Amino acid sequence: MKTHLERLVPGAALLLACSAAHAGYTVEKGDLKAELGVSLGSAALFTRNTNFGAGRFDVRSLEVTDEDANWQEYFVTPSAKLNYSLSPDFNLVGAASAIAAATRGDGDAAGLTNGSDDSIKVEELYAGFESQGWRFTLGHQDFMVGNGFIVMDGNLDMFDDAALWLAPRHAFHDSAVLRYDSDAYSVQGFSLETDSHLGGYRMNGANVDYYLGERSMLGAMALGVQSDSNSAARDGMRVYSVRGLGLNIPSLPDLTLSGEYAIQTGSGDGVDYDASAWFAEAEYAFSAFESRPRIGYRHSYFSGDDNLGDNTQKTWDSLAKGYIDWGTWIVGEITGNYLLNNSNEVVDQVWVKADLGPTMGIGAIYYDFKLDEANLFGAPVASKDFGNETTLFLDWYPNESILASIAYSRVSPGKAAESVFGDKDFSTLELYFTYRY
Ligand SMILES: [Ca+2]
Ligand SMILES: [Ca+2]
Ligand SMILES: [Ca+2]
Repeated sequence: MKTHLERLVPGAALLLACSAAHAGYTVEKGDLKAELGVSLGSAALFTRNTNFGAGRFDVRSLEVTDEDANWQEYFVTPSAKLNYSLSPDFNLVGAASAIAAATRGDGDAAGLTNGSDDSIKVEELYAGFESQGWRFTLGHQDFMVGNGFIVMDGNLDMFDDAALWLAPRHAFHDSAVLRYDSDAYSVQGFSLETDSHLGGYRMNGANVDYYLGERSMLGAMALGVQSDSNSAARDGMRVYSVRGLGLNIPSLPDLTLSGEYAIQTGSGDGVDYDASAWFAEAEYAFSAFESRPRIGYRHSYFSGDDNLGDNTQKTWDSLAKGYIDWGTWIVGEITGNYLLNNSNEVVDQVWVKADLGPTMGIGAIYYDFKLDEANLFGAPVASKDFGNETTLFLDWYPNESILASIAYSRVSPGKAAESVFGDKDFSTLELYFTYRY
């Protein structure tokens, strides 16, 4: 789930962090520049009363195993980025990386990986050029829109991919991205394909970002979905969104506001799409204190469908949502990783965060989860109350290379979750460490 992006607030800084990867070992020879890097990650995870006591359900073996799931995840990502200067204002660019990942132990609590899953696969592999603000790249590559509400993670890390929770894979397949960047704005046109685990669909679209400040931006996106898959109706869907991230009011510089509003419309083979999702959040930082305490509130809405039997799909499809920080957009460490997926969901969350010196951060997040419509996994339920979750976390970042975290989360089921799963509190302890060179 986790990357070094998480320490950056939404906005321009995040986009820069995404495109300008951490420089590892740099080699320069004439007009050729190469950056070689490696990232390592590991996690130990422990869940209790998995699925509220119903036990871990393995989606491949269809077995229900223990109520406690203890597992470990690992990955190694070697990477190389190349830049060859043909003239002062025309560069050829390219990158290649591979991910070796493994899951050991009981397998993850969602039952999407087990203790014998491991693999080595190509992650990024692209080539293109840069010239006078323009950049065109073709191949397997990372791409994100805004703070990852809809477009960021093109690869669901499941089955033999392994490492579901660490989730090191996010590149889109067979993609093309054309972008123009200036100081004031950025425009991107894209054609991106997700991996088969996410549905193997293609998104063709465009996004524009307008920068109001270093970490403050407005944006708008339109995309169309092409899909051959019969497992989920997506073909013909069109998605439109507008957003503002990291907005400040001049008289209240300690207050930061963000929000996005999106719709899914259009029609496919025998289906009309009519879904929406949005969020609005406010965070206030007490900047007079050295520990910079922050309090925040976010309301997130992902539509559900009041009639699952008709030809109108009103359930929001979370598409290629990403992960940038605790709760964004894995909403709830337990609920977001193992139970719900930003669909038919209404979430109120509040948080308190603070710095413990320059290399440590601490926080608590409370979430209240409701269903938008009274159905769960395609079946009616008597209540819309899904549950509430609390996460306590401690992040340690002693230097540019190391990020380590420890987190404890606990979800109490509401009536809707009780009717499908069980009535016990579902908890998890997460230990996480990454190093990148
Ligand atoms: Ca995958
Ligand atoms: Ca992923
Ligand atoms: Ca419907």
